[in-house]
Amino acid sequence: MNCHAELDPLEASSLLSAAERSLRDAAARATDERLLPLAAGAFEKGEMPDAVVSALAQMGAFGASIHLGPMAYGLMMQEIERADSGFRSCASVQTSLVMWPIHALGSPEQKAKWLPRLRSGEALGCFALTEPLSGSDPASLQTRAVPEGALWRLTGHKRWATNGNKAEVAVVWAKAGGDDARSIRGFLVERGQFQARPIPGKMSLRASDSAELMLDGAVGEPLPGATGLGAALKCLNEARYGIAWGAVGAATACFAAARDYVKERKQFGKPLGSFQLVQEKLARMYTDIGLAQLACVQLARLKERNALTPVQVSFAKRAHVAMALEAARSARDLLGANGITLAYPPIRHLLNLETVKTYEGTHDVHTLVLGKHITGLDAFA
Ligand code: TGC
Ligand code: FAD
Repeated sequence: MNCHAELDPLEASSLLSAAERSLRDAAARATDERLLPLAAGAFEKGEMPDAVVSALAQMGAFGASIHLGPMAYGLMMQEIERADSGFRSCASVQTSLVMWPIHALGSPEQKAKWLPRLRSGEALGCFALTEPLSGSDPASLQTRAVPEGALWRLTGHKRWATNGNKAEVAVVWAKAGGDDARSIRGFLVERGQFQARPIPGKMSLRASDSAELMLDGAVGEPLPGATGLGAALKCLNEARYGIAWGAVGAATACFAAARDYVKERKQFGKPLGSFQLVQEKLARMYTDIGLAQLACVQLARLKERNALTPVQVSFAKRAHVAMALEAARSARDLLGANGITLAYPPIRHLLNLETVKTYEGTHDVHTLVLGKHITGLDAFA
């Protein structure tokens, strides 16, 4: 079931142009035909299949926000995450955290060298901000960049870089000169300059490539516009926007699985779907998804006018991921024992969404961003 065909309670689709609907329908078909069949197997195996990367590239997902605009990017992320949050993560990182900084903050040479290869999927990229001792507080990162003639040499340890084991290029954030957030700069570091190793034992986002990166005098090339922590946070705004859309896709997949199941499954001589408590759960999911779909369209329209604020992005990332987690939990519950198996999508989405709640700013970090906006008082200061 694609997001819009059967589940669009408030007719969010009617707010899209014919071209936007057609792009979304194409993304939905590609998801149904090429991504969904791979999702449970990739999760079980704990690997991102190469076929997913080719499918994402051929859908036009890599760089969609740059080439096609915010609405197209959001609609694609929503469809892709209907299959798996790990697949959407691959596209988010490639587009918002690698292509976007090169496009917006890179030199003409860097753009010419990397953007075509990243768009076609010939090369994957990763984004390395987080470190073992620096997560929610990226200003505390310890990776250092030191000039050496015309080169910069980077030394440090990065953790949780999505796409990192296969990446041809890493966008690495390091301190150059001082120890404060203003000394942070973004660098392109090519494969061969860093060592990557997979993070074992993940019980969430298993179909995503998560890496530790070791940099030991790695040669890096500065992105000229990537100065200060604010530059890294600008990249995160791009990715968080896509996550706000993607989470709605995961919620939709969970709703559809639960609705179909309770119409068939009988207990006490009747379909589960006839019981009031079951209907209440479905009604809640249906309402929450309908509201989030409308919010996504509004986010895109604001972004098209360059009017979307970081606070609005925090609002939507926080609210939509929490909504999707709640929907996944309810759907898992409605499927009873069958709901804990990979034969049905809710448990996979539920486990994945635990990561989505944590990365790109945890739920509580975004709570505090909203708290600062509302009160004028900075909890992080
Ligand atoms: P603070 O002093 O508030 O800000 C430092 C500078 O940055 C500016 N700024 C922003 N600029 C653009 N967009 C935003 N959202 C911004 N937030 C802040 C700010 O104006 C300031 O600029 P300037 O010129 O005055 O220096 O920074 P802080 O140290 O107090 O921290 C604030 C906080 C906690 C909200 C921020 O650091 C934060 O967002 N922490 C969460 C870290 C995070 O999200 N990490 C994500 C790593 S990447 C990832 O997870 C990829 S997942 C893979 C996938 O997407 O699939
Ligand atoms: P911590 O910051 O240690 O937080 C732990 C807990 O403390 C959380 O509940 C948090 O909300 C809470 N907390 C922290 N500070 C406060 C506070 N001030 N007030 C109240 N509560 C607080 N990073 C990258 O750079 N690139 C990637 O591609 C990437 N991909 C990822 C993929 C996966 C699968 C995962 C799991 C993570 C990924 N990350 C990536 C890292 C991610 O961004 C961090 O995990 C996230 O920013 C949180 O940092 P942390 O895990 O160190 O948690």
